[in-house]
Amino acid sequence: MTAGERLGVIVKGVGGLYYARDAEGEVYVLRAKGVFRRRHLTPLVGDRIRLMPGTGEEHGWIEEILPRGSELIRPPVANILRLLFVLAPEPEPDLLLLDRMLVMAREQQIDPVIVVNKCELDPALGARIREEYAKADVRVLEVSARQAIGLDALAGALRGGICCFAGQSGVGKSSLVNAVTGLTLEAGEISRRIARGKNTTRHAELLMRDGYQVLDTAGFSLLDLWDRLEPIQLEAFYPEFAPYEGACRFQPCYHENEPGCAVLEAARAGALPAGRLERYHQLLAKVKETWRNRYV
Ligand SMILES: Nc1nc2c(ncn2[C@@H]2O[C@H](COP(=O)(O)OP(=O)(O)OP(=O)(O)O)[C@@H](O)[C@H]2O)c(=O)[nH]1
Ligand SMILES: [Mg+2]
Ligand SMILES: [Zn+2]
Repeated sequence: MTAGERLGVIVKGVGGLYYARDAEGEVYVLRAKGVFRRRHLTPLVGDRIRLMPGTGEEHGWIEEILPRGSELIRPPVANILRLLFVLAPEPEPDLLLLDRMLVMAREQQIDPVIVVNKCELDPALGARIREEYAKADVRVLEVSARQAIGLDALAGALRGGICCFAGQSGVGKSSLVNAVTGLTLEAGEISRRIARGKNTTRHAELLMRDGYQVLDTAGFSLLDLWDRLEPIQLEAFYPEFAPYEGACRFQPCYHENEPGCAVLEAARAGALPAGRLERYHQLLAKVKETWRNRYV
């Protein structure tokens, strides 16, 4: 690093301006150098960068984008460590959405966690989810934002890097973030200061406090994922299928309706949860359809 340069993380990008924070919490307003545009490299929220601060009122420059871990297109964010998928007794859980997010997380090597909120309303939901995902290699936390149950475990799961909440509207994402970190997902501190009152478009924003890094996004689009995925790749994102690897009569096997399929046999014998397999078949149908239409 040359004199005056700092390391930082991009927390927000609006109209070609990027806001980055360094380890001391200092915020810098930056622009990307032309060299990034020429290389078709767009800085993303979550990017770790080398930056040169501006002087006085002038913006500084992004000098280098350090190698990325995960990278999503919609929302455009990099380096998400962990995805916390929140569900609750109400609204009615959408497990197909959950399974999609699990595929997305696995594909990006993001660590997924299922957070069952409002557990005080219906303790049976947590038990049901644990059972359904017991072999899916995913942690399940049972919490209540309202009654402050399980918040220490959730706080632990929010450490270590950029964490991101997902899940249907009304499940309690904002309530949980607020209960654990004191941050509010709705009104980021930076947006309040810079874009006072006229926050019409929602941009992804990285919120930081006390070592927590929480990503606020309006939601995820999985379109890019379905566009990329070959149908035969889908099953690899289901850890519960791994024990049957190579045991199906046909190779490769979609575990759809092939005779002698070890996965289908296991499901019939009750060793795999029926619901999870049924939703896998729904996702597989969707991936196959997208694949068939890819050049249309
Ligand atoms: N009973 C109960 N209600 C809760 C709990 N956590 C949150 N709520 C309520 O659920 C409702 C929705 O909570 P939010 O935190 O706004 O949900 P959200 O997931 O952020 O919703 P969106 O921002 O629309 O995506 C609010 O009325 C909360 O008070 C809980 O643990 N128990
Ligand atoms: Mg919210
Ligand atoms: Zn099979």
